[in-house]
Amino acid sequence: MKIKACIFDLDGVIVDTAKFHFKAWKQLADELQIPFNEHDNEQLKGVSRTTSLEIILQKGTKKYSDDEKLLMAKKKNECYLEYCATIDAGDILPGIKLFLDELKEKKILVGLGSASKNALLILNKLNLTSYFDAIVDGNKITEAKPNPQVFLKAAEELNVLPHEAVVIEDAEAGVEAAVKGGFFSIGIGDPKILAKANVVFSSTAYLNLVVLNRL
Ligand code: B16
Ligand code: MG
Repeated sequence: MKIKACIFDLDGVIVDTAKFHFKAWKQLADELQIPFNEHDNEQLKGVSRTTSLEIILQKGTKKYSDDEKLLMAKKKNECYLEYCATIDAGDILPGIKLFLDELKEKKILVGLGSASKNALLILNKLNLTSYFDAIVDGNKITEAKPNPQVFLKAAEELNVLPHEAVVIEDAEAGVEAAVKGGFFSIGIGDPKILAKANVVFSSTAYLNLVVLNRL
């Protein structure tokens, strides 16, 4: 295929902030005495903050008002941002920086398709913002993954069609969104969880132009 653009997910693809999301949600779940482990956390990857909270609360028995939920989401985000305070360019996942350099050199467009409302802040901390020709994050979308809106909007901003772009994702919901949107999807992680992806790599270290050109 002739690839005109690469659209990256953020958490779990560019940087391992997924572990901070987990720690922050775990802290909240513990306070609410709701059982929550890394296996449960898979369901939260790629989905919005509010949906993540609903998924956790469904595991408990108590009902909460909208105001209480708003406060919980705020608290989780503050906790998440405290964990993120220490991240810098050294936290970029293996091979990503080199791959971005290759894409730029070959004039392949680079986009971001992230559910996170903190995406720009994180990209700035990693010194990666200037690589992106389009940034679509949680502030720009109304429908969360597995809805393809975030990737379709990124493709639109890049002025490419879905079949001309590749989406790189670590979450089941994200891969589903990419497939629904008509993109070629590269999964990063466990092939059993990311079974719907066109191809799955165990690590971002395997991403490079040679591999991309073979797709
Ligand atoms: P925030 P991605 C997603 O980012 C995360 O995977 C997901 O766990 C998180 O709930 C969501 O962003 C919202 O993040 O609370 O920072 O707005 O993987 O789509 O880059
Ligand atoms: Mg992700």
